[in-house]
Amino acid sequence: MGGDRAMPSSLCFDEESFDDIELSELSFSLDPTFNRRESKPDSCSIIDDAIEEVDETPSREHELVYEELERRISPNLLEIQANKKRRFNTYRDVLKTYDHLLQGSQSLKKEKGKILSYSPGRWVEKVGGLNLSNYDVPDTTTLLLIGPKGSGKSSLINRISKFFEDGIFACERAQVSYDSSTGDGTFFLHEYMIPRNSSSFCLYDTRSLLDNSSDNYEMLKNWITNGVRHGELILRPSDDSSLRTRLKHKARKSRYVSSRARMVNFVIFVVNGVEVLRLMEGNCDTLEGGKFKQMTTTFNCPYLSFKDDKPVVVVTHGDLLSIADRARIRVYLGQLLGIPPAKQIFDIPESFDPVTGLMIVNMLRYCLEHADKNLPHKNWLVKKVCKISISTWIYIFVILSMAILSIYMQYLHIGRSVKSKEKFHVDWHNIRHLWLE
Ligand SMILES: Nc1nc2c(ncn2[C@@H]2O[C@H](COP(=O)(O)OP(=O)(O)OP(=O)(O)O)[C@@H](O)[C@H]2O)c(=O)[nH]1
Ligand SMILES: [Mg+2]
Repeated sequence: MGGDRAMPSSLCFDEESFDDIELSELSFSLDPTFNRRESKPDSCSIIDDAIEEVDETPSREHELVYEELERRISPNLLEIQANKKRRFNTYRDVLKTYDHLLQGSQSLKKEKGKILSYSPGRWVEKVGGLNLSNYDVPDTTTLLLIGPKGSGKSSLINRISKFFEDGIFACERAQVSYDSSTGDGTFFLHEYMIPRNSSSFCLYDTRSLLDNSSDNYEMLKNWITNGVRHGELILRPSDDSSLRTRLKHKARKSRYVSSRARMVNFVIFVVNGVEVLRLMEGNCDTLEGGKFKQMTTTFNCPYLSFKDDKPVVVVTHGDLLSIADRARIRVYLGQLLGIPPAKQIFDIPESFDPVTGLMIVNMLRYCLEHADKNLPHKNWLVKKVCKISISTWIYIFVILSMAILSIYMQYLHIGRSVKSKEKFHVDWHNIRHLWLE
């Protein structure tokens, strides 16, 4: 495997300390060979370190995993070699993102301010002759977090919330499992405004995805087509009766379910980096291969994409991995899911440093911009009706009244003739007698 595990992070997270942090201190913490090296000249970039590290100890297991993936996609040898080169370039680009973040961490306050001043529809582009008034802009932009059990969805919400509030000492808003194998996890949909007193955008915490794609498909279809409601209990057909009873008891204690369904504006797909690396090291044809297939199937579920725009991916647990491994995971996931790893896969570990802060800001910026880009258009008919001038309305009103009046007159006339028919009585009995005489 690439580098050493566990990067010590003594960095603190409150807003002031973001700016005060020594960048050299930060690059030290991001250095994948941190535990091995005695000293290193300041000028050395973390990218060079990581690339160098890959060159020094080329990970054969990873190469095999990538080659296997490529063989499935393109069996041609030339293509495999071209892909190898492309992958190396992508890997370098992904590493550069950490370096750029390191340089950009000075502008963190400014970038954070842009997210805090966001309002729904702010980043709508004027395209196709449309402007903001042509879109159905929601009061609050809704970002849905989905991912497998224990991938870190609830923890990510806490991290983002803390980042926009009082820092490391802010209270944890979402319930996190200490150990996802024993903990219950999230069963109820929960809305979190970011920051909590705002109404510009919210994150929705959800129940985990399963390895069973048909259950996932139905659940995702429901959330995307009918919207999500705060407090709603999520039950699945595969839940056994004891779990159902337990969850219904939990639901009864707090009966509130919001009557308001929020339509989802963009999706964040959360994965555990350690788990991905473990799967990468496993055999592609066995259980691990099956899990990747599930992940790809769920990620490509058509309900999760907004036109051509696929969800963003957030990789968690990076604090337990080296930068080299984190970059490899992003490249691998990019290739697997068909999205650019340097631009659409964000590495947000449980670290409270400016680089993670900037990664949070960049991820939210991507989501909110794409949410605005894909806002639904206002109903065409409603739009046309609104455009009709007052004189046209008066004209329509007069025509309609005349039509109603003439129908009413006809009705009266028919009524009168029926009545007169009723009055005309034929005395058939006497007529019969007259004929007989
Ligand atoms: N080291 C580390 N641990 C993390 C990170 N993210 C989450 N965890 C841990 O992973 C475990 C599961 O996290 P949760 O946030 O509960 O995961 P979840 O996706 O909400 O899980 P469900 O609600 O069961 O779907 C917890 O013990 C977290 O502390 C991370 O970036 N780094
Ligand atoms: Mg959870």
